[in-house]
Amino acid sequence: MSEPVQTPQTFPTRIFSGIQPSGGLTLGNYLGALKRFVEKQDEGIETIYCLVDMHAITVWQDPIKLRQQTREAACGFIAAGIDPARSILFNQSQVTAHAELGWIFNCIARMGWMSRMTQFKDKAGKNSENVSLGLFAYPSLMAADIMAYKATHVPVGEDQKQHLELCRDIAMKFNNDYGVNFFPIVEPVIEGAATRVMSLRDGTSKMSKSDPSDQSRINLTDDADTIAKKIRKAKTDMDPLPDHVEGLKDRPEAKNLVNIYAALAGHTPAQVIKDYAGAQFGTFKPALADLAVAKLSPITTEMSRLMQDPAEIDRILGEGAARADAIARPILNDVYDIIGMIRSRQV
Ligand code: AQP
Repeated sequence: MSEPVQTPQTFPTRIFSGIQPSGGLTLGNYLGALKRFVEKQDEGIETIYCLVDMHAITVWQDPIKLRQQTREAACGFIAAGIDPARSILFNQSQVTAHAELGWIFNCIARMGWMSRMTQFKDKAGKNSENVSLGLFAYPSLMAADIMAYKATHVPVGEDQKQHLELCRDIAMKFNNDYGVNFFPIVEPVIEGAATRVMSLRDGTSKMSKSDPSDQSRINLTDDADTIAKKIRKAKTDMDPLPDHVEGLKDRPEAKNLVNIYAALAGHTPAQVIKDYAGAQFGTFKPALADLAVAKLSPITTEMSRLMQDPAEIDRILGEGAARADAIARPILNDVYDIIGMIRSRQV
């Protein structure tokens, strides 16, 4: 693939990231992404956050549920600490630059690159002839989401690393093909103790909103009782916790619960192991449940309060979309000029 033509340092720091409203937000979305989004905002960096509804429809979504899930996710963002005055918060379909640049990037990305995307292979499974073309093209639209703002940094969970590498390749190829230094080469920001939260039922598969088993995940809308029950019932092995983190190797379920504890407490897994060395799950799980309830309940409560006023949520998303569009449209116009499109329509 092509060589970089410049470093991200030539572009001002700007954070972009998104979450699909393809179901309710999970603890995985929270620890891998949303919690980081809030930290970046609070560091005073320019932050743009998007509910990527166009990505969500790469698999069938009931229209009524999609609208509801988008509002619910917006409430989740705000309840977790995203301030729509300090961050730009909007839903993707309200800013058409994403889809327009997505098409251009479809013409830059190579079939071979796309075919190597493991998330497509995982999601399509044996059914790859029957899934939507959109699911295959998803990472190219994701690259457009980021590049429509010339974002330099993208906080994500571990599972999105490969898609961000593809975004870098697309940006480099665009710059090289057109002989410009136009798009930054984005840096993934994959931080914290829980960059890949695993299912509570199977420590080898990712916690996911679309897992058919609700017991596999903690939803940000779960009440305290449900959270505690799910943690109590989480799959584990029979051994006590080890006295060093290396002892978690080959114990995926135990490792997952320790990582979740660490991320919620703001500690490292090593600190957690120090405190709970030799503890049985009968001791550790209730402690984890208490911690999870203490951290998540305020978010859940605030989410349900915000959900009482859907018109206000729509207003916030609309205002965010107007601010996002004001950044993305001039960038897209420059792209059209670079690639040789006539833009003579009077507006
Ligand atoms: N289990 C996870 N651990 C850590 N981070 C996670 N993320 C998702 N699951 C975990 C991060 O959340 C952000 C938004 O992800 P997404 O909803 O856009 O897509 P996804 O990664 O495909 O998430 P799901 O829950 O698995 O959705 P479905 O089931 O609809 O496919 C990303 O930064 C992601 O890394």
